[in-house]
Amino acid sequence: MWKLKIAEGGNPWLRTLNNHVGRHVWEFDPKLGTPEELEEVEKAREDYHNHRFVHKHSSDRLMRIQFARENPVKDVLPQIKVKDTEDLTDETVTHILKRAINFHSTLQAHDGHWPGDYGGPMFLLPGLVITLSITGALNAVLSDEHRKEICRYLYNHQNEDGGWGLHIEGPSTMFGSVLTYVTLRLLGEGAKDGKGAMESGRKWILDHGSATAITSWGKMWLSVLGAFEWSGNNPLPPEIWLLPYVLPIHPGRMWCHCRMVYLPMSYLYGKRFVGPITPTVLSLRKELFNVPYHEIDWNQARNECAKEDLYYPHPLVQDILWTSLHKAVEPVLMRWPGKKLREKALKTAIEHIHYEDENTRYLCIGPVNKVLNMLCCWVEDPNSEAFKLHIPRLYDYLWIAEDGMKMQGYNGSQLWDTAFAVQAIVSTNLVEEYRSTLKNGHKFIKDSQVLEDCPGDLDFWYRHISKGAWPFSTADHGWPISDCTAEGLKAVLVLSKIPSEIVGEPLDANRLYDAVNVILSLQNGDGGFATYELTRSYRWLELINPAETFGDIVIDYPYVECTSAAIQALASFRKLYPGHRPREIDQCIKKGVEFIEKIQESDGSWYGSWGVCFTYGTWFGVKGLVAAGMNYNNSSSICKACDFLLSKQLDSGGWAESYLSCQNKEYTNLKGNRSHVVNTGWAMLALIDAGQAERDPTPLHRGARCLINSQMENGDFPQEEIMGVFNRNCMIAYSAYRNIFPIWALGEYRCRVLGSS
Ligand code: LAN
Repeated sequence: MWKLKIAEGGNPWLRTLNNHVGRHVWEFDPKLGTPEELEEVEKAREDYHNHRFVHKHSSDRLMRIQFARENPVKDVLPQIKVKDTEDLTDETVTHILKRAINFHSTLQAHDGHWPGDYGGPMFLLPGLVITLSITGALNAVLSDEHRKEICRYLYNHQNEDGGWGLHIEGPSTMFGSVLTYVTLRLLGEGAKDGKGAMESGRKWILDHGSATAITSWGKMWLSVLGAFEWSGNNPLPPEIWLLPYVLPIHPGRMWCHCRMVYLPMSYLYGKRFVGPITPTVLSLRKELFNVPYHEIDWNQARNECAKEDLYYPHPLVQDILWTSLHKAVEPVLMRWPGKKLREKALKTAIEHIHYEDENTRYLCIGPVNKVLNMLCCWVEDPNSEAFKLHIPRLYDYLWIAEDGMKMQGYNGSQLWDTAFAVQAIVSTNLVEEYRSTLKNGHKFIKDSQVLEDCPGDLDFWYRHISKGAWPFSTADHGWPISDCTAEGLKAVLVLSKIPSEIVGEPLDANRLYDAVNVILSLQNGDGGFATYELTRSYRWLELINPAETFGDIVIDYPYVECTSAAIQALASFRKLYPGHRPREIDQCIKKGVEFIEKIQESDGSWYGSWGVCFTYGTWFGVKGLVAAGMNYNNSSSICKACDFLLSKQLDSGGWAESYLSCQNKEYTNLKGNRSHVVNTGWAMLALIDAGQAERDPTPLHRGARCLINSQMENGDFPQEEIMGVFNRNCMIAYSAYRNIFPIWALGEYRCRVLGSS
């Protein structure tokens, strides 16, 4: 049976700063599991499979089965349902909250964090499997059980039309379909599998223009594998790293995720690296195209892209740019003396790759550069230590649920979820009862703060300061993020107000000051906060975004979420430490508020970039303004935001948004106007913060009833549609939200709506 291991190393090639706190890895142990448990797992898989076209999101049942055994709820309080007309009492809501927190506490790991599935994107496993098969490490890294579960996952997420999407809920795309098909083939599935799945996948590909119409990232992966020619790719010259930093297109000025993904890609491109041509690769050259491989017009293929994949079509300047680089510059750089420059650029690129590997303990900033960097290390030297150091960190990205094994969008969302969970539980005012949950969560947050800047000259490595920041996942990952720092700080500040006998010792003031320093250092001139760094270049740079499937990736833009979180953290810090950098903090909050007001949409909402979508953005927008002292009576922004949210309330009393809201920038309900516990939580939190209880509490009572009636028998909440997003177009799972946000909203409701009415 599969087992989730927490905070364990156990491999000489693993490095850690804090004894692996927050690390969670699934391992298969054939000796584990009673017949009943194994049956329960099988049943979960079957249920998923049977409903896979309706409920595409898995419910993290394998983890729940394990935790139910390890931390059983002593006595499950009886389930309650309420009628539409029923007045809610403090007693009822407290009862519901206890059921919810009792359950959520059982999902907390012994190191204090809440593990969970951070899957969703479908384009990540292929990078892993292609890298492993090129480097010959496939069977050593992935056991039979791993491979079986990966195939289960890929088959489970095949759409009814035969193709695969960009993410689990999306319609079929060439990117998803070709890469998934190739992954299955590399894992040993035949082109004719007897079940028809591979055949219908291939049919989808050939019917929609074949693999020549895959997106640029797909072209790159197929090229390293040997199933596509490098001449069919637009140039990714590593020489860009040698340009002077003053040029707006310098990669050091790009969004760190963009920079870190194109860095290894440019290394592989610069070398025109191609892996060993195996019989499977030769066969793929036949399977993926409509014409014989040697007849493909590679020059034309460079700019082809299936319409199903096109979210950000290339503007004309790009076509001109790529064609001139392709035709005029590349030929020079591939031959002496231009080749000298190429060698220098490649050397610079690999140095930056090693720096990133070392300073993330080989986790790397995300799943894409993780496997690309690993491949580059192997290309540089197949026997290198760096390659060996990469291997054990692959497991940090793998997660298993009843739909199979997937690669996650990060090495987890540990800090983020724990900071939210702590704030949610505190909001209920039931701190005495959940002292050990809070104490453990507190310890985890303290253990996960980043304590040092990266080594060396930060400017040379294009890195911002990190000391005092919080990461999104673990301290070993270590990349600092504005809003993660803010949420981490908010959580420790709120805990510092509770006696330490209950929640443990507060964080040392100097470490709070370091966090404040990071936050202050991340404010842009316009008052807004971007994600990991300051905004370093201009919006027009998006014109050269070559990734057809993703929007807004080239620079680090300022966001409502990041700006609001920063304001909230600084405002609560200011109350407790009024003497520390008061003028800078006041000024920062003031400018942050101006920024948030400026980017409000005309209908009163805010567009959320990292959650779905207007309910998420509006929750942050409102919360930021409220933290700065504004409310219903003194802010028209807040009034408008509330009117917006109230206008979207569903008949059931809840709220719900489809992922299409993000793509189309237009509020879209879920099919059938069903409600969603997470959107309902966000909308209620925004309304409560804004003071809706004093104006008219009825919508809040309706929202609360909707949440209460959604609670499951064991105190859990159902997993509904996917609620996270990135780069406008790709969805990502935040599995802990289904518990956190109902608890948080009902917690605030209990104390601030029932308490006040
Ligand atoms: C994340 C995860 C965390 C997220 C929040 C902190 C929640 C957000 O408020 C700011 C942006 C951030 C840090 C974020 C950015 C984009 C990420 C890193 C991700 C959604 C996780 C995965 C995604 C990354 C880009 C996926 C890899 C794919 C590429 C296109 C490179």
